[in-house]
Amino acid sequence: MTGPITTHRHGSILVIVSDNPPVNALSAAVRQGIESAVKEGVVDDTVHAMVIRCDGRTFFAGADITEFGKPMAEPALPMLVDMIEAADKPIIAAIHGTALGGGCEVALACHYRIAVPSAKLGFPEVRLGLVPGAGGTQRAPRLAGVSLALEMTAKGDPIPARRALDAGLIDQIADEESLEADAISFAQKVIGKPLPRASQKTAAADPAAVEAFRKANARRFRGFEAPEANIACVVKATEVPYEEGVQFERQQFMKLVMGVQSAAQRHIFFAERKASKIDGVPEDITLRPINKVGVIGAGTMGGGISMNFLSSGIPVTIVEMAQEALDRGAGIIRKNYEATAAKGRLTPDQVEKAMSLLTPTLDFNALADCDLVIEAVYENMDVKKEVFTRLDGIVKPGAILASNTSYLDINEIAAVTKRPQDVLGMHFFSPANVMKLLEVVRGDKTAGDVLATVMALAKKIRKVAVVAGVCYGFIGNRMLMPRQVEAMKLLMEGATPEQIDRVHVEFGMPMGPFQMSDLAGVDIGWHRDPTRIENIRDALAAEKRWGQKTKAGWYDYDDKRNPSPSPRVAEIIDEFRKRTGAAQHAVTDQEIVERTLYPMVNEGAKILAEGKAQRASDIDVVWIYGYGWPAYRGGPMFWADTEGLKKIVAGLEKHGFDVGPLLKEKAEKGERFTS
Ligand code: T1G
Repeated sequence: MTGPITTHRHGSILVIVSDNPPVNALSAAVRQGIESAVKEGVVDDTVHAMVIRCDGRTFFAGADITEFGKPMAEPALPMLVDMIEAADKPIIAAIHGTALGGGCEVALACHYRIAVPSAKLGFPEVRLGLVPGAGGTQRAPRLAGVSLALEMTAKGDPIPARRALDAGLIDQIADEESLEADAISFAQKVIGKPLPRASQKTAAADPAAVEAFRKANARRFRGFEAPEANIACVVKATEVPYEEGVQFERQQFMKLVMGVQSAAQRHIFFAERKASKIDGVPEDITLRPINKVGVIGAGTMGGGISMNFLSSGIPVTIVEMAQEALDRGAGIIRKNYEATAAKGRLTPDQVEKAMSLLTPTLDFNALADCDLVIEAVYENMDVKKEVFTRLDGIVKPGAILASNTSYLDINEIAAVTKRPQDVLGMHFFSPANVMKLLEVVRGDKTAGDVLATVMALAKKIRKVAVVAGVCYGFIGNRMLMPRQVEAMKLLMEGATPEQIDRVHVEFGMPMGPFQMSDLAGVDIGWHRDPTRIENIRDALAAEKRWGQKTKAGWYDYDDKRNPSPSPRVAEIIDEFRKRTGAAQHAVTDQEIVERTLYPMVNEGAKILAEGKAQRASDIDVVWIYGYGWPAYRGGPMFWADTEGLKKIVAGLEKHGFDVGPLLKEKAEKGERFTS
């Protein structure tokens, strides 16, 4: 046999091995190889059982996503899994790594499954806007019940091997070091026994569990089509025989795979992986070792940033100016860990382990032997320059010096040091221990190995990192500004904060510009002079309407932080409309989309044209992981392509925006930003 599938014999056991790096995706060649190997085993009388396993880092991690949208080569996966299950000799799946999607479906079609303890099984298709398309929604509930099947398919979270064993999804835990041998001895034990076939089992209906599941996840599933389709498939499994159930599943799969949402989510899947590639830096460049990290500033950002490293086992020295601030900062870190432990997501030992890696100090010199120092002090250029001047004099050569600035010029900061090649931006998003996005800001002199080291480190601390060039606000905040500016103008012309926020929430954002301002703090960046009222925001701030924290901002808030429209804010807006004589008109929802979202696309195109983002898909990753842009819309640049660039240019011109040349050119040529 040639290609990714090979076979070898162990007595009467035929071992079928896949070796299709990097993740044994079930490409056409893999499917064809498995099909002929199983057929060979079935017709060979000397074969009494078969084992399917994979070489490399993982069992089949699913269908080959790059084949979607193209003509499907035979055998299609549904036919292959049914053929495996129909075999009249026991077939054992030997699982390591992550048996995901189609890979999990192959395993569930086998008569038996064994897995090493570190293995995971899952159906992440919903994250691609899909349902499992090869019987997964029909076999999983028959083997493990409706509740677990709902969790695995509609939420997409993989489960560990031990839980799969307890749930009846697998039959045995194998030894990490002897998976094949364990599978062969398992096979020898089941030869001649009646073959269990998942599709022939029944799945007990559980309408109460289904309703409870829908209710518990309503917020998480909002706007997505695939979760409800997964639920419908699992429910179908409790109502009809397997053959009918897989037809229903197939219909759902075909409808979704042709849809915009799945195209958007598949775009993000590959965009996230592409983002880690750095233009002009070889993938095999030698990285600098990062074994000790320093953080300057124990405030909200400094504390959150430190937790990322502590949680990944990297010691952190955190520096503050005053003991009280230091104690408060370290205290908040411990409180956050204990809160996570209280929810059962960490053990007390893990809390103590993380805290044992933290060294709070007032001594700046303690940073001397750090491999990476991240500055998270007050957002002021002079303060930043003073800190970097001190760092330059103290920290060992070869260390990386990073600023967590959200806007400021990294080149200007780097220029105060004698080592600008070792300086870059690491822009975390608040709360920094939760938000997945990290904008890695590449200065003009930042060395390739410094950039590559930080991008690799980001993966280690479970961040999704995107390279941004130096410009005001980098990628995300720079695109946010035109949205905020237009939102304020729309207020003056007749819209209300509630209307503008509703349009954004209906679009799929977690919140609108004004709810966001209330969460972050209306007083952020305010000049703090209550007598100086130059705009609506000044007026709110002067009245201590600083947002949720003062229970009043653009909205009024009750004790549970539920927002309600504020008559006082309506009054203030009215006063400013009169004071400025702004022309009023009935603002439509479509106008709000055209004037708040289209300018973001325009700004994104300018960022791309200036080379401040490596690729359009990076911009999409920034907005998905940093600003809650709905994944089923694929990010601003992908969305622009689906909306139609001509339509966006027309909308921008209608409202008098200066359309960037790249956007105009692509619209004229009928091109797209994303592939
Ligand atoms: N198809 C094609 N390429 C894939 C792939 C896949 N399923 N999974 C990963 N890759 C590529 C990826 O683009 C990257 O490429 C490289 O492999 C390493 O990936 C019918 C319809 C397995 C947990 O959704 O979640 O089955 O960037 O960087 O961090 O029901 O990859 O190097 O060029 O992510 O170690 C369902 C998707 C498919 C799983 C490993 N399966 N993969 O994570 O490596 S739909 C999935 C992952 C399906 C059936 C349905 C992760 C991973 P490059 P990586 P990693």
